[in-house]
Amino acid sequence: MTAAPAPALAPDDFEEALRAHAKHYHSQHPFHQRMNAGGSSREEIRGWVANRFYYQVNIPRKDGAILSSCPDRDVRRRWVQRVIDHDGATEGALSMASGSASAGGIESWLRLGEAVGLAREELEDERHLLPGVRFAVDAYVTFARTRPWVEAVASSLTELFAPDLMAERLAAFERHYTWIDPDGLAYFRSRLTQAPRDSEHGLEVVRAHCTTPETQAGALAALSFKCDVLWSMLDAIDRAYGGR
Ligand code: AHQ
Repeated sequence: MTAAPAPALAPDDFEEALRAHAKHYHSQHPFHQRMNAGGSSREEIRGWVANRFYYQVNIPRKDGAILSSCPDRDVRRRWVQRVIDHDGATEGALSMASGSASAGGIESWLRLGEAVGLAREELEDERHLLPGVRFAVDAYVTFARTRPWVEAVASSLTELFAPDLMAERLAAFERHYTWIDPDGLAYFRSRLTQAPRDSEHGLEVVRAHCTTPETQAGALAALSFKCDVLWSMLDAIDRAYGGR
């Protein structure tokens, strides 16, 4: 007698299961714990900024993959803002970003690089890029290109946990890393509003589309995969720069 398949979770229980992934979020990683406690060396900060740049420049490509596979115009017209937030807005394009943020998050990250002592071309030519970071980021983009679009949306829900980390990071940088020009931290300030806006939309989409045991399991596996992407990036960065 085979057991009947477990029924789908009610939407609020499903959301609770998604949010339970907070305990696997990279805010818990020793590298971030040390950074936020003020224990990172300049070398560690520079290595982290240079390697995270590869993640940042691949976010619009990941979101472009979701846009190309999503059949829902209402989802796409909101999702496209993520690409604009990172690539920046041309003069003619509408952008919710304001001030320096309209130059886009990739530009802000290049300015963060300059603030920690890295020339723009050092980030753009990938001279500091670690194999483990490249492989983790490439796995994330490939995931978005090959998995069902709703699973790719679910993988972005690590941003449910990002605002607390951004606030903690900003406070840590302003308190412990005064050698970094505070103007270089504009990117993290922009995420304080962009991340909650984005994760609210992502959660709305995942709750609406994941109503069967199979689609809910797929979304939970996608979020777990993304936690591993972020965690393994820091494993590589910590091994290369930790304690230097
Ligand atoms: O700067 C980050 C960013 O633009 C994004 C996009 C989003 C996604 O679509 O996966 N995730 C994400 C994240 C950003 N910053 C990370 C950090 O720690 O600075 C957090 C990360 C995330 O939570 O996924």
